[in-house]
This record gives sequence, structure tokens and C-alpha cells, in this order.
Amino acid sequence: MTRTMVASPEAARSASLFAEAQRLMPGGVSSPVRAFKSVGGTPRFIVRGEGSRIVDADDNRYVDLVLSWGPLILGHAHPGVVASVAAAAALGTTFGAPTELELRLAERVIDAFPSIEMLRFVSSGTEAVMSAVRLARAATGRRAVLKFDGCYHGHADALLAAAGSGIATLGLPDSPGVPSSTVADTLVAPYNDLSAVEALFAARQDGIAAVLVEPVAGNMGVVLPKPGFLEGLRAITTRTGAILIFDEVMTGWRVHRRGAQGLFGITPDLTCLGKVLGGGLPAAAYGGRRNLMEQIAPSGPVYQAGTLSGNPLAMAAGIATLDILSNHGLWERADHWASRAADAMARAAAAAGTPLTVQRAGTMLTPFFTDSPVHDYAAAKATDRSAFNRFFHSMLDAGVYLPPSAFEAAFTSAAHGDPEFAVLEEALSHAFK
Ligand code: KE4
Repeated sequence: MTRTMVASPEAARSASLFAEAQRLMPGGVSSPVRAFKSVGGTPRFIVRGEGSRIVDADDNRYVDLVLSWGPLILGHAHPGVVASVAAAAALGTTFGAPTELELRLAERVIDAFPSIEMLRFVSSGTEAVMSAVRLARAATGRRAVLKFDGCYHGHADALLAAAGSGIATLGLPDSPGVPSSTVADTLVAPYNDLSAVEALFAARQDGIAAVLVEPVAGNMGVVLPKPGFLEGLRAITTRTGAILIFDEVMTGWRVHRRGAQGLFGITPDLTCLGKVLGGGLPAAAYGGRRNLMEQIAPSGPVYQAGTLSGNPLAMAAGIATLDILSNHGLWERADHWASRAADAMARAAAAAGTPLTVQRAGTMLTPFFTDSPVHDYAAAKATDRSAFNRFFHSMLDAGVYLPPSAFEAAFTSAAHGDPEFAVLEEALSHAFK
């Protein structure tokens, strides 16, 4: 029997599994942010997902607002997705050869993102961004890449400078093992600061290959571009011949059906996608202008490869997810629930006299414990993280599973409805005390 948590949940089985896991895997996890290190306590070992809910090893049931960090816009174990993956698996799990499924998912992506004329599938967002940066450097003959403080683009060496997400969560000074020579060509500007971008371009005599940006930042918490910021990046990169790369691994199908480029009407040169693209299985992609993508091997000299790239199970999951999501109303349902949740958090905090700023873009949102808007990483770091941690555990104990970090985005799905909203409101009624 599963139960919605009303008191501090029994987490004995998770604690026991976590102790065992820590002997076998660094931090007991397969990805750092899952370890609850910044919020403290025992990470919940999850046994199954059911639509908007997850059930942990102690049979505690939660409304899931992490959704595997974004991919599950339809919710867990959607029958249509499960059936497609099962059917594909029955034919074989991987061939290392071309399949029609890759074409079918590619055409859906190109339909959703008109800036993408051609794309390449890979298995993770890290691979997508790493490859897009390599392509931009090859296409321009330049070395420098400009990124933004607090943005996270995966764990490729060159991009672990001033990163967000797990690097921010754990307060890591970037990462040991990344030679200073590797990040010497990685320039970092504050998010939303066009004058800093202009200054870096003016100072870099040999030119800049690419500007890489989360067009809505999600890895320092949700931080929106100020009016004119993205337009300014587009103008600067067009003027200087630098490649504008939108890292939409998180924002793709999350802030808008056509990503941030659809929401703001900006056309990047290259786009990186992931998460929703694979419908919960490992798939990502990078794509853009044909005259850039044709430089990728084997049509061009820029090498990039992957044993499981375009994996048929991941393709099947992605196709099913995008086809189901195309049904009118499902994306809008997730967006509306996110809007209601943001309002409910703000109302509950105001009623308790707790400073809270909830920032949302479509189906992703972050409660920042501050009374002023957060426009960049410095402001995100200045928020009250102890208050967030208390909030996180109060909500967890009340059956709402939020991202275990103040520097992440929470996500909603088409499976979140009124019953889940009732659990959220009840949890919020005593979360700010
Ligand atoms: P992956 O290599 O984790 O598939 O994607 C890297 C990546 C690239 N770009 C953006 C904008 C991203 O948000 C990510 C990964 N996001 C994190 C959550 N903030 C994944 C969660 C984790 O690291 O465990």
C-alpha cells in the first residue's frame, strides 16, 4: 500500500540502499545532484513512476516535480511511450546501422525547430554541446568560446568553467582534472550582461568561435533573459561571424513547444537538444544550418561518433513522446499546472511573510528565497539556500518531490492535474512555517 506523506517519511530502505551504494559508486549515485548533498538527508531510491507520481523503496508516494530533470513532459511510464519502446525492443535493441526511426524523429525535430535544417543524434546533452562547440571552432577557425556564469552545458572539459547545476549545487570550483590550458579559451560573462560580452569580443583579438547560451537559464535556477539580451547576442555574433549556439537541452519543448527560439523569435546558428527529445531514454541532438552540419563526418571533416547514437529504443520513445505531445492541450496542461504551482508557492510564502520570488518559463520553474528578481548567477547565489533546504524537506515530507538543489528547475507534466495540485497546496500550507 502506498501512502502520500503527511509526516517525516520512513526512509529506512532508501538509507540502507544509499549506504550500500556509497561503497560501490562515488557518492552512491550515477549523477552528483541526485545525492541530496546540498539539501542534506537521504536520497530516495525510486522503485517506479506512475504519471505524475513516483514511489520510493519505502513505499512512499510523491508528486514528482523533477521528472528526471525534464525529459518526462508526459509523466512517467506513459502507456503510448512504453508500448512504442517495447515494440522497438522486440525487434532488437541496437544495430549500429541506420534505421528509419532516426529519419522519423529527425523530421519531427526539424518541423518543431525551423532553424534546424540538418541534425545529428547523440546520447547525451553533454555530447550534443561538446560536438556543437567543436563544429563552431572548425567552421570559424577560431578557438575561444564564450559562455555564461551559472549556465551548465554538460561536463565536457572546456565547458566546466563557471558552470551551474551540480557544479553550483556542490559549490565546486569548476573541477579538478580540467587543465587550465583547456579552459584558457573558455570566456565567461555574467548572464544578461551584453556589455561584458562586447568587452570580451573587443579583447579577444583572434576572434571568438561561438557564443553558447541557455536561452532561458535553468541550471542556476530558472533565470529568464532580459528583454534585448538574446537579440543582442544574435546581433553581436552576426556582426563578428561567431556562431550562436542555443543550448536547448532543457528548454526544448519545455519553455514553449518550439523551445526558447520559438518563444523569443530568435534564430540561432546551432541548437542542442536532449531530455524531452528522448522521451526518457538516452537521446540528444545538435543541429542547425545545413552549411554547418554538412561539415560533420562523414560528409565533412569534423569528427564525431557514437556507438548508441540514434538508438532505436530512444528514437521510438522520442517519436511517441512528440506525437502524443502534439495532441492539443497536453503541453498547455503542463504549462497551466506550472503557472498554478508558481502562484500557489508565491501566495503561501506571502501569507507566511517569507521572501520568495518564483521564476517560471513555461513548464519549468524555480522558487528563489529572496524578495527581488534573479537575473544572473551572483543573484542566485545570494538567495537564502538554508531556507530553500528547509522548504525542500518540508515539501518532501509532505509528498512533493522537488529538485534537491536551489540551483535547479522544477518541471511539470501533462499528467499533473487537480489531485496533484491538492497535494501541493496542502504541502505548501505548512512549508513556510
Ligand atoms: P546531459 O549530459 O546530462 O544529458 O545533458 C547536459 C546538459 C546540457 N545542457 C543543459 C542546459 C542541461 O541542463 C544539461 C543537463 N541538466 C542537468 C540538470 N540541470 C542534468 C541532471 C544531472 O546532471 O544529473
